[in-house]
Amino acid sequence: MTPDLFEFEEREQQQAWREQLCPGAVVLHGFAVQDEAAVFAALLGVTSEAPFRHLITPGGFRMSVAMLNCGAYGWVSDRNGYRYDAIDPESGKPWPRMPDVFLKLARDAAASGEFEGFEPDACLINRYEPGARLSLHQDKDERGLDAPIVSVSLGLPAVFLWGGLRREDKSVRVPLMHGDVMVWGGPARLRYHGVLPLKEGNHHLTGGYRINLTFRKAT
Ligand code: MD3
Ligand code: FE
Repeated sequence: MTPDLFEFEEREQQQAWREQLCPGAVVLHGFAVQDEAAVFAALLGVTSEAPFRHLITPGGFRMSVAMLNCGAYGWVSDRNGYRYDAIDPESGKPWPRMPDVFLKLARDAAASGEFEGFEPDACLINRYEPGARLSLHQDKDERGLDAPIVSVSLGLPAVFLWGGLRREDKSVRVPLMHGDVMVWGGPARLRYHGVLPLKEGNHHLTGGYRINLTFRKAT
């Protein structure tokens, strides 16, 4: 086997690695790598239309993760609570539209995770800087809890905390790399989860950040 061919096969194998965490939860390692340039270009398009911002929790804390939405609905948090809103409260205008390459990636990943026909109407974009974290929480602000959530990791790696159905349940650590895509649905949909503080680094696409896209059916 020539060294070139060997490297190629290693890469292919990396891209095909599928990790079933539990019923309803699958990690498609490297699934988004092939489209990274198009996805990143689309991300820059969205961020040129509206800025990342640090939302305030209902308890009055500034979130360390900066957020932005695209699509028909966006997740927002303020002193009044959490909600999905068709209007960006910062601009008073609709959120930037969801790029086609985002939509295709989310549909394809959902189908690979055995959720055919996923039609997300919301995409939350999380931007982590070094030290930024997401404490253990459930995603339950969506109306359609039957629909899965598809999440796409880009840029710097992070450690994902994957818990159980109760906050006290023990959580396991799952490393997430650039291009990894997770599909969560069915019995895994309401599991607690979080992200440990991001470590410093440099990535060829995102520089000093980690970006996570989560595709949801909000309504
Ligand atoms: C498991 N984001 O935005 S993505 C979030 O990396 C969120 O930015 C994390 O948790 C991030 O709410 C984790 C993986 C993920 C997303 C949604 C889930 C895991 C999930 C919903 C239910 C169970
Ligand atoms: Fe979440």
